[in-house]
Amino acid sequence: MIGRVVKIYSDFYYVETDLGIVESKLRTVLKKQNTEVFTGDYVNLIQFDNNSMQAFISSVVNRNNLISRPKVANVTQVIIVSALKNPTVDYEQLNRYIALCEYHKMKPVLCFNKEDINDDLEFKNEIYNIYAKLGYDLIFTSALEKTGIDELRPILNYNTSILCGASGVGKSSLINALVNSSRLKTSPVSDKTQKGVHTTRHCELITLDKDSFIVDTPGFSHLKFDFILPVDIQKLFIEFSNQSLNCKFKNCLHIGEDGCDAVKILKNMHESRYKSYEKFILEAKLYEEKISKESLKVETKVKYNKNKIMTKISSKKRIASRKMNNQNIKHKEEWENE
Ligand SMILES: Nc1nc2c(ncn2[C@@H]2O[C@H](COP(=O)(O)OP(=O)(O)O)[C@@H](O)[C@H]2O)c(=O)[nH]1
Ligand SMILES: [Mg+2]
Ligand SMILES: [Zn+2]
Repeated sequence: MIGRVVKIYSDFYYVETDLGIVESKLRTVLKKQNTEVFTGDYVNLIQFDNNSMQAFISSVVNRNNLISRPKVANVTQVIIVSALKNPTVDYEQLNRYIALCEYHKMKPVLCFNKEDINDDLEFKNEIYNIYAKLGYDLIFTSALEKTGIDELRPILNYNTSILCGASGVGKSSLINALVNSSRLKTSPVSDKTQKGVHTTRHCELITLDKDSFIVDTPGFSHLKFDFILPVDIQKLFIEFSNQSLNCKFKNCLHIGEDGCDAVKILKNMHESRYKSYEKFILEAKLYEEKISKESLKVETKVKYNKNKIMTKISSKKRIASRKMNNQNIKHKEEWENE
């Protein structure tokens, strides 16, 4: 029998099957092999007892992906939730989530909640103009007044979606609206911080109709781009992949270098998107510097006895060439005025 882990509680794995939820434990063999099983995993069950609805997990089906913090397997799409007010849309954070979705190759859906307390059409238009133009699906909702919920439902069908976004934007409330009950605890936004009190503790796959699962997460806690190289940031911005680039420079960051082919793309980029792009590149640069320092340390150790001076010269050269690269980069305003 095959099923899907929807909840884990200490040693117990709650597996949804055609016959209902089966309370399962890991086979000793799996424990000995240190096999890990996560919420969202598809598993094979043995020794099923239909009186007690208990069984043992004998193996885990290869997973398509595994999200960390919280660990959820086989996620197919990410619903990035923002609020139109209280707290208002944080474009940088939103672009971060979008870029992370691109990195993990998961489809993002942009949900703007609390439309009941912000009817500013201009603001909605701005959001629409930035993101719909890029091809992202977006939806305006009110978990409170249940608007947009029926449009959100079909987006979730046949998917395992995780909801992410800052606390207080209404993720738990949206799930409650979708399942039509108040099974998830929500918390009021505190006036001081404009952020909701953190109430989502464990992660659970919630079954909606038609094979659709949804996960309420406490949000990703690590969002900084300090794990990839600056040249890879452009792959996370759909503006660059939507158009063909013939940039003649190798390893170009496309941030206004003289003669860079991406100038047209950058000029058309919405300011908030461009700012995020620049910001993420800076974060990635710190990472690049860190690893080049580390590799330099290793190099120094290896070559120290043989040729101390060589290593020093090469390290200076590197730093000098990096400085030169930076000098050739113009700011957006400069080349916009040309
Ligand atoms: N006005 C309004 N308030 C909402 C809406 N959705 C959630 N809230 C409120 O925002 C606060 C935080 O909601 P919650 O679902 O806990 O947010 P989470 O931290 O993202 O899970 C609660 O006080 C909710 O009642 C909405 O659509 N409109
Ligand atoms: Mg919550
Ligand atoms: Zn370029």
